[in-house]
Order: sequence, then C-alpha cells, then structure tokens
Amino acid sequence: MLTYYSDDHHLHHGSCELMNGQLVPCFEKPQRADHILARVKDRQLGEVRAPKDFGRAPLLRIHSAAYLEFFEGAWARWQEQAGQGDLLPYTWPARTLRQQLPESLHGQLGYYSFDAGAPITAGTWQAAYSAAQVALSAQAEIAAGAHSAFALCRPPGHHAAADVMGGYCYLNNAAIAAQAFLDQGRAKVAILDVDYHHGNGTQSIFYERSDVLFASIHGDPVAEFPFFLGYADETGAGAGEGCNHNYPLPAGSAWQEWGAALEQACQRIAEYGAEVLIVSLGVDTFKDDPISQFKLDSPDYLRMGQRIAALGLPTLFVMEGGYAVEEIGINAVNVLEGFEAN
Ligand code: OKP
Ligand code: ZN
Repeated sequence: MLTYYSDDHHLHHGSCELMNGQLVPCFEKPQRADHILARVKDRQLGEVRAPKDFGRAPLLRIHSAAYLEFFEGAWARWQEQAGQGDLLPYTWPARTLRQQLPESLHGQLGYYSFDAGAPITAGTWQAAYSAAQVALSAQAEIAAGAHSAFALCRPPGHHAAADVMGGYCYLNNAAIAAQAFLDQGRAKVAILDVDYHHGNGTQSIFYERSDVLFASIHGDPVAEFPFFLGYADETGAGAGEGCNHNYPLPAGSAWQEWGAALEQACQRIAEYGAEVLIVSLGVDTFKDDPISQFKLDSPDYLRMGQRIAALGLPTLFVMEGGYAVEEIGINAVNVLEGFEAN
C-alpha cells in the first residue's frame, strides 16, 4: 500500500491544552506522525511519497472561503498585535449570544471554532494545507485504480466542519477526499470513522446529503468529547435521512463490543452500495491511550483491517487521532496490514 506523507506537519506544534482545569502539553504532537512513518518503513508497507499540490479549489468544496481566509491569515494578524504564544480562542457564540462575525481577531477566532483545542501556531495553516494535499494525493491514487492508499495526515480533520475548527482539527481531510471522489464522477462514497471520538465535523458536512454515508463508532457523547453530537438518533436529515449512522459505546468497551459495532457499520456500508470507502483512522481506541476510554489491544487492529477489507471496496485510509505515541505506529499500521492480509 502506498503512503502519502508531508514533513510539513512539523510546522504545527501547539504548546498547551486545557485538561481538568490545568494547562498540559498538547497531546496532538509531531512525534505522532513520526512514529507512524517509522513503522510504515519498518514494516515495508510500501513506497512513501510526498503529496502533489491540488491547490485550494478542492478545499473550497468543503470549507467556506471566509473560513479559509481567516485561518490562513490568523497568525499574521496575531503577529501584528505582537501576540505572545499560540493563538487560542476563549469566547464562543453559544446559546443566548448572537451568531455574527465580529471584527477583532479573538472574536473571529471564537466564531470559527467550537473549543480551545485547536491552537494556531506559525505553521498551522501550512501543516493543515499539506495534510489536505496528502489526503487528495492518496485519493488520486485510488481514483487512478489503486485498491487502497494511506494518507498519513497530521493535523487530523474529522472534528472540523465547513467553517469551524476544534478538537485538534482545522481542515477535514476525509471530507475533502470524499468530495473529490464525487467531483470526479463517483456517485456514492462511504466514510467509516473508527476514531475514539465522534467525527462531528464530517457528520455535519454531509448530514443532509445522500451521496455520502457516514458511519462512526465512538465514545458515547453523553460522557465524552465532543459531547454535543454523535448520538444514535442522528440519522441524517432531508435528502440525507438514513445516511448517517452513529454507534456510541460506553467507556471500557473492548473488541467484543467494538467489533460488534463495526459489523453493523460494515453491513450499513454494504447495503448503501458505496463505490469507495474512506476510513477516518484514529487509533485512540487503544487501551493505553491517555485521553480515551476504550480497551482495544494491538492485535485488534489487525482484525479491524481484515473486516474493513472484507467489504471489498477501494479504500482510502486517512489518519485521525491516537495519542499513545509509543504504540501509535504499531496500531495504525496493524489496520493497514490486516487490510492487506485479507
Ligand atoms: C481529536 B481526535 C482534553 C479535552 C479534549 C479534545 C479531544 C480531541 C480529539 N484536553 N480534547 O478525535 O482524536
Ligand atoms: Zn479521537
């Protein structure tokens, strides 16, 4: 399997996030992608290539022009103000407040985000832009006939909506790739999100559409980030009714429960008649993940890959979360090797 990867991810390195009332070092750090790349090479998964540049047009199919302009220009505005440290939002247009774009940098940052988990550093735009190009390059590989490809994206994307960043995510790499398939003539794309957290951004982007089926297995949002989306009764709306499937699971879930949910999600994808599959590949379901509560073990990721392969679909793997840095490479590449072994 070919891997696409860009070193540009190193340009993004937030310093702190809020956890239980304390500022702690960001869990979403450059070593994550470095470890996955090292494992891809160790296991000789296949060639590793740098992305091509497809420009801004495919990003604009998912994200608003105003959002992209804001994101690209935010760091320069912060520097003009002689800002110190990362750019982090602290006020949001929640209930009781007006949903309108203010003029100031921090007002606009709150408008275009849903949490304080997506710090903007000097190179964040470039890193996120390149991650989207990594996803598009792997997508092009499949469009050209490959049965599978791995987009080693960092930062991740599945929490990012059309004009909202958050949860370590800025540009929705999986959604951008899905739209590229559709724009190139495919009629039905399925996105299977196996990250521990619900892919609220991806869900919201496609919620009223029937050309993308979204299925997500994740920690129950009654107790887990992102809290405000990801419940089982969210089944799609309008033309998209029936094209959204959430499988929230309780803390402590291991392969027995998780694998049963995967079975259901795969059956939905098969019934839907998807022509191509995109996997939002988070491995923060691992038992030792520092911010998550599932109990998958490393061999379970081989099983995951095998079950996904049994769908028989051309499959694009797009990297999302996973914060147990020492094991992230083993777990992510196990999914890819399980897929190839099937
Ligand atoms: C991103 B991905 C703790 C707050 C929760 C958000 C988690 C984002 C996960 N500091 N942080 O889905 O792996
Ligand atoms: Zn996650």
